[in-house]
Amino acid sequence: MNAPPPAAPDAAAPVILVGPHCRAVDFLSDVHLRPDAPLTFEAWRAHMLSTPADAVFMLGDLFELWIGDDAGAGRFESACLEVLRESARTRRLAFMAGNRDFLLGAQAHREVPMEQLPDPVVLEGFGARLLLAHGDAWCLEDAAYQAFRREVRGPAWQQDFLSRPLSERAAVAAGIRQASQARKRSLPDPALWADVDHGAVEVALRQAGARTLVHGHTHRPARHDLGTGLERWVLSDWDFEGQVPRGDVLRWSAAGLARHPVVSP
Ligand code: LP5
Ligand code: MN
Repeated sequence: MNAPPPAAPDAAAPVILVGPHCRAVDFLSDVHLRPDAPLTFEAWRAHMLSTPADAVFMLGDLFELWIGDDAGAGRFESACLEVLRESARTRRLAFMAGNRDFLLGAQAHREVPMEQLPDPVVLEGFGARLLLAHGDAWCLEDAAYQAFRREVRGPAWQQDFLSRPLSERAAVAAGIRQASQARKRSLPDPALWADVDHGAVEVALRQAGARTLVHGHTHRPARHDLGTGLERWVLSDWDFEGQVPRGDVLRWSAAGLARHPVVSP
C-alpha cells in the first residue's frame, strides 16, 4: 500500500511525539536523489550516516522520481535504500512523500525501517509543536497542479498506474516531467511560480496548535514571519553537482530551530 492520500488542507493533522530521549531532529527535503547526481548522493549518504541528530525526518522528494518499488531493484535505488537501512540502525527515520516519490510503497518500507508520515503531521517535542508538510498541497494558486495531484494521489489511479509495465510507467513519468518543465519555462521568473498560500497555512497552524510550519517543495529556503507569532521555515533543495553546492538541514533541539549547511564529504 502506498502512503495514504494527504489530508485536505483544512483537516486536523495527526500528532506524533519526538520521544523522551531525543536531543535533536534533522529535517530535510528535496534531495532529488538520481543516478546522474553522484556528488549529491555522496553528500546525502555522508549526512545520513554521520549526523549527530537522533532522528531524521525526510519531508518529500528524497528521490527525483519513484515510479514503483519494482524499479527499486536498480543499482542506484538499492544503494539509496541501503544508506537508509544503515542510518536507521542508530537513529529514527521518518519519510513523508513528495510529489516526485509518492509511489514509494510497502515493499520499500519493508526493506527500510522508517516511519511513513502523513502530510501534514504535527511533531510535538521540546515544549513546542511543529507542523510538517511537503508543501505542494498548499500551493493553491497552481490550480492545474492541484487537479493533477488529486488525480494521481487517488488509490484507483495508483493501482492502475502500478499495474502497467515498468517501461510504460517510465515513459508516462517522462512525459509528465516534460510537461512540468515546459510549464516552468513558460513562467521564466521563478517569482511567478506558485508558493504556499499563507491563509491556508495560518488556518492549518491554528488547527494544529502549532506556531511553526516546516516544509519543502518550493526550493526557496527562507524563514517567513507570518505575523501573530506564526512562522514558516522552508527547507533547501540539494544540489552538489555544480560550482556552488547547495543543501542544508534544519535541526530542532531544546534550543529551537537552526539551519545547518551540509558539506560535501
Ligand atoms: O516537479 P516540479 O518541481 O518540476 O513541478 C511540480 C509540479 N509537477 C509535478 C510533476 C513531477 O515533476 C513529475 C511527476 C512524477 C510522478 C512520479 C510518479 C508517476 C506518475 C505518473 C502520472 C501519470 O509534480 C508542477 C508544479 C510545481 O511543482 C510547482 O508547485 O507546478 O505541476 C505541474 O507542472 C503539473 C501540471 O500543471 C499538470 C501536469 C499534467 C501532465 C499531463 C501530461 C500527461 C503526459 C502523458 C505522457 C504519456
Ligand atoms: Mn516537491
